[in-house]
Amino acid sequence: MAKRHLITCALPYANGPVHIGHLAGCFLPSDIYNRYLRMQGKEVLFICGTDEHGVPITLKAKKENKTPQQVVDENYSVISAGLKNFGIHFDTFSRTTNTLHHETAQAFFKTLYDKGVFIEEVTEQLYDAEANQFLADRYIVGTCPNCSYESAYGDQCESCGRTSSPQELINAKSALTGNTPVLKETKNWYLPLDSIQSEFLDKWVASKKDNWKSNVYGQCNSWLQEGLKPRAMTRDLDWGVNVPVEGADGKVMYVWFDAPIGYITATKEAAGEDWTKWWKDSNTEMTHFLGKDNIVFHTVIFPAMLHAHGAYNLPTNVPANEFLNLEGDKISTSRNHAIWLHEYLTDLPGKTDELRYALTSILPESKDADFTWVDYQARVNNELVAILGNFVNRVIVLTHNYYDGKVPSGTLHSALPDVTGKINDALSNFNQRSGLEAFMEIARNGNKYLQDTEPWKLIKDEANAQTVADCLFTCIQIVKEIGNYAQIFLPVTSDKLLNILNINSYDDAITEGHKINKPVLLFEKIEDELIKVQREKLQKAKEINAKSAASPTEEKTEIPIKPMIQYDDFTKLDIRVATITAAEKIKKADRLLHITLDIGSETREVVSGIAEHYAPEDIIGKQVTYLANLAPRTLKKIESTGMILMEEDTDGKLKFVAPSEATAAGSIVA
Ligand code: B3M
Ligand code: ZN
Repeated sequence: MAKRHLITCALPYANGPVHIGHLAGCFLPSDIYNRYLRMQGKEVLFICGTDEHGVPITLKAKKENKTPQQVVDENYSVISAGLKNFGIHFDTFSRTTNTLHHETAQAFFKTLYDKGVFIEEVTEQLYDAEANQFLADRYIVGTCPNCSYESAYGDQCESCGRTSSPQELINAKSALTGNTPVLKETKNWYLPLDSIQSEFLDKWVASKKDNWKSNVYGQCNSWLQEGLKPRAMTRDLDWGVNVPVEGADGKVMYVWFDAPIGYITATKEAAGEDWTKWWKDSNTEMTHFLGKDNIVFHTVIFPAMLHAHGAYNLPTNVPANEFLNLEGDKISTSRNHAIWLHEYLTDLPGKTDELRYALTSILPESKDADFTWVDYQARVNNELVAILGNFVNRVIVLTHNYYDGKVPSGTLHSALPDVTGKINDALSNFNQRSGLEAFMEIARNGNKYLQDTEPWKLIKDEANAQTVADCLFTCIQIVKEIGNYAQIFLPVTSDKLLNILNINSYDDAITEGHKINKPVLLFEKIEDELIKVQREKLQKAKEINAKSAASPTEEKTEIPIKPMIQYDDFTKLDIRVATITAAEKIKKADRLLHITLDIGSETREVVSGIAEHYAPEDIIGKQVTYLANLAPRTLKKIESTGMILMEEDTDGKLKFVAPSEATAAGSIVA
């Protein structure tokens, strides 16, 4: 019995629109596979949706003064419209905020809970008493223990890149209220990945060695080699799917627990009652498409969940792609180094097949790839225009010139290479770049055949009439074959060709006397000017970014003005003018200086994160403003008391806040 195919495409995270990296990572590959299988007459369900829970969405909402629901609503519209415009049509494009999804995820969780799969564990987590909320790592801001950057997040310092835990931050504050968080006990539910590994995952993954792409198998295997640990599947957060068990009030599921269950939800939405055949029948093959950063979730965590649940199929294949870079640089949403689908559609209207083509040609199937505008231009001009478009145009024009647009009576030239096998072979093995090359061979071969036969010369002699007719009859069949396979790669072009050939479907035969339509332009040449404009746009984004990176003010605006304090609170601060009497670098701490201060009544030692802004010898004798009664803390084994106050300019340079005239050390600032 023929297999049926459930194809999933990783759910884009609804905290922003999608860019070409998403297209190349999973949307295009899954779409091509979907189109290919359908062309084979296979029974296919192709699903996706937006992933709408998780902390980044709540942060974005807070920053933009919106509700999380508003944020995901807006992004859902932009994302789904963009994908539709690129010809990516899912049977359902669902959302994880849908009620059906919450019900589905809760039922899944409850099954694991009832089966006793979870480990319950009470741990101490940082808590903001004023906001009455446990703090996710991203909600905690403090000084990086490594580089002293003062706006480091609980999970990562954006200045030095070090990942850490919120407990390691110095002077950690809640990003919600600016308060110092306290530790508070909380219970969470953990998936025992360690025992699922030994009982199931090791064997299951090993059985995939020969089938999965080596980049996928390799990454998955290295996770397993490291040994999995239990992972919390619940979070103390108010945005997500509520955890449906006793004692879990105020908790939601970990976003990576509910998101893949979104595939099940989407299937239910698409197939109704019939959904179970896609998840429970062993005759269904499930293929997950995704980018490399999602591999572990689809090869380890979700399979572990499915296995623990017991009622569902596991994926047959997970043909993840590597990353797509842009003009030699990593695509970055926060730095706006990206080509956004919705912007491309406005900047280059009517050119969706061109982008599909350029991206499919360089898909990062086995290693990272780089998209450049110059390469895009070359592929469009030298391949789509010069080969495919040119061939089709010549055939259609000649048919109109010689036969008034009616297909001549002729026989098919049989010596043309058949690339069907090549295309099938490539596409069934997820070698989509090769599949596209094989597709282009049809046009290349056609072009060559037309060029070699030269009907425009033969036509001059009546004796050649049949050869000319055979040639054009053959070429029209080649155009049809191009149109047929274009259904997989270039859907807009495929529709145009259907129109030109004046047929309803590529199953229709084109025989003698059939009238074809006038040619329409398939692709137009991309001018240098257009490429220039696009490159400048990226360059501009880089410059803007360089400025704001130098002054991470944007990061800081995420931290709202702290709550009002009373005058009494202010008077608790003892701020003085101090004079720097000695300064030296601290070993193995690029950003720190060890500074000695004269504060009038005594000498103080301070560790300050200004080494990148001032050389020690240049600051001796300088007068600074100093918070004198900040309790000491130890940095790099030096006890640092108080704090030198710094001002940060728009270029990110730190400057001392100094009295306007020399004054006595110890003078009070109030
Ligand atoms: N939302 C993709 C990402 O944003 C993630 C995929 C979920 S698939 C279940 O990294
Ligand atoms: Zn740091």
